[in-house]
Amino acid sequence: MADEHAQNPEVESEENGTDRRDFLKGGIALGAGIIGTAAVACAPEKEAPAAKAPAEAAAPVAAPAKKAEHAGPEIHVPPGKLDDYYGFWSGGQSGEIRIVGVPSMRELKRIPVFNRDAASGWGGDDFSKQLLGGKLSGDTHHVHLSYNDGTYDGRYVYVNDKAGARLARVRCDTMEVDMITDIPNSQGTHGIFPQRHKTGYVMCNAEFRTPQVNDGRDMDDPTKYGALHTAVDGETMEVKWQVMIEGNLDLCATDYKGKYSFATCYNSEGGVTLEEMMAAERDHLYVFNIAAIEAAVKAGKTMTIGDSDVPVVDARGEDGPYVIRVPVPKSPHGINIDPTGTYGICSGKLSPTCTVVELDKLDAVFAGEIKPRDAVVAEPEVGLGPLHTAFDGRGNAYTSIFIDSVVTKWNIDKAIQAYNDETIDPIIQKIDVHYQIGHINASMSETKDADGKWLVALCKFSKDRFLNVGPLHPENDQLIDITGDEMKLVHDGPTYPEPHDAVLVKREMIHPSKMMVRDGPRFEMYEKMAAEDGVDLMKDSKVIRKGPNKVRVYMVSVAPAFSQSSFRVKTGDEVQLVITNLDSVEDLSHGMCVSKHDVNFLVNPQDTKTMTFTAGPPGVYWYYCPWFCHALHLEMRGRMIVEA
Ligand code: CUK
Ligand code: CUA
Repeated sequence: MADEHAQNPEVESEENGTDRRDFLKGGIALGAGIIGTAAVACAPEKEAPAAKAPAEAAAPVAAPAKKAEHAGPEIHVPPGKLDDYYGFWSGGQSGEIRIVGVPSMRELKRIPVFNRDAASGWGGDDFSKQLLGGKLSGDTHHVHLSYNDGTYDGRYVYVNDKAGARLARVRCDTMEVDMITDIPNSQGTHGIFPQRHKTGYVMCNAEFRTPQVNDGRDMDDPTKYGALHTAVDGETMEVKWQVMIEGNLDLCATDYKGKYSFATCYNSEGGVTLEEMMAAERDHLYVFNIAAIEAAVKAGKTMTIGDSDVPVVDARGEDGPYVIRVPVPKSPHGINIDPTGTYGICSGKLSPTCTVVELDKLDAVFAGEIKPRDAVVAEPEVGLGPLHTAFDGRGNAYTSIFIDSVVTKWNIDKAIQAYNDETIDPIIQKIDVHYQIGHINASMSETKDADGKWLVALCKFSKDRFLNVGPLHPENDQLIDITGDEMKLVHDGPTYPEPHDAVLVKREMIHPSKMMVRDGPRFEMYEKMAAEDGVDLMKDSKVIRKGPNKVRVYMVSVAPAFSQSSFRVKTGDEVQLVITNLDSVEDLSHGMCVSKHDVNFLVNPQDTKTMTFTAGPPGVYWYYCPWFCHALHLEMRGRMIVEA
């Protein structure tokens, strides 16, 4: 039996499908048992889709009339041909961003952000070390690009670090991080979203409530905890203002007009244990009124918290001019705005529903003319454990359903009609994904240009889908063709854990440079250093003693040689290497590796990099170029002579 399984995973999938697909339902039921009333929200028998056998649930709910087989777009990208989309993936615990070509799903690049990357030297070279402030881990969840007029402007990628409460920015010409901002008064910086009408604020949510100020006071009084919704300037990366809220803030979104930002809130109870966090039947969607908050900041109706001098608007408690709370079923997760900017869709997580909020009604809510809940225009049942929603630009929504391991395609207009007419079924199709899907996104889905071609399903568990590689399995990023009436699963993509979110951007919108672009904070740092030493980075080769135990070594490289075949330092010297790659040939990267000194960094064409280390015991240490660059690449080396 076991042998047969090993040889024929297909058979195993068929046989054991039920167990594997459903194991989490048991887990949830167990959890619900502990917390009593929570069982109501996710009791399987209450949910029609879950009550069905998996095979049945997998079939389209509204079985479409038989029609000609939809051919679908080509997923195979032949050798030498290019993908249509840049996919920007967050790397989760790996702390990085990845660029994936779509539809081939080929991983094209990893951009180190909050991690130490041995290949490029990120986290070890002087600039990145300064940016990271000694931290070498992070937890990237959400990647979003800068916008103009509702679509991507191709300039920046922003990504959060949940672990360290930071926001990083990657510039799209060099595909490198140029700035990292610490978010004050926050822990668990989770949902982020840039404004979409122009490159304005990047809104950042604090998921964890903490004492404000968090300096040892109020630790045992969670009623005094708060969480901050933070506006970071997307151009300067400065923190502009914060809004203090009583509940925690999970996912984030912005509208298309620059009027509102949104945050889902689970744990409106303000609990600190699981039981406390799940006590109430309703949580809410916070809606922030940006103009009102800006006016308060301008008028000085703000406070500061602790050491931070960022103005904070206190919006705890009741609805008011700064924030309103739209009640939604308990523990919502994703909030996604449809490409027309008309609806905000809040995924239920513990409720099998998505709550559709009509954004144009929010003005009336803020004006006190209608109640917050009156802005809700639909609440379709989509399956057990809805997390995030993507769009095809044709009026359909695609919601990732974690517990059921499906993607549910549903129609927004029909869901609105169904809100008052139970005979209408807005569900178009459910497709199995493998397994336990988290985020989902469609091509250009977060813009007004959503084009309905590809859907990426980021599955948290891959189980039997790939060769067994030990206890840690790859994640499974699946590609789904959404051009037709029915979704079609076309590709399984194993990835190193753990992509959380991804956005798919038309390739015409991104214009990376083939040579290093010598500007920005990194080059300002180098130019300042060079000016101080009277050195031209693009040609000079010098060893400068900066103090009794400090040496700076300037070198340039042209394949296959460094400009110095040796340099001398003393044991214990702090040595700073400054290497410039003068080659201006596409793809001709060099690097610098110093034997037995833990020094290894990449220097791209027309780039400069610096790294600082302490010279070891007396002796000869070869330094060499670790990047294969030339027929004489192995000869591209020299001696660091360390004297006593
Ligand atoms: S969260 Cu991971 S599945 Cu951090 Cu965007 Cu929803
Ligand atoms: Cu330069 Cu290898």
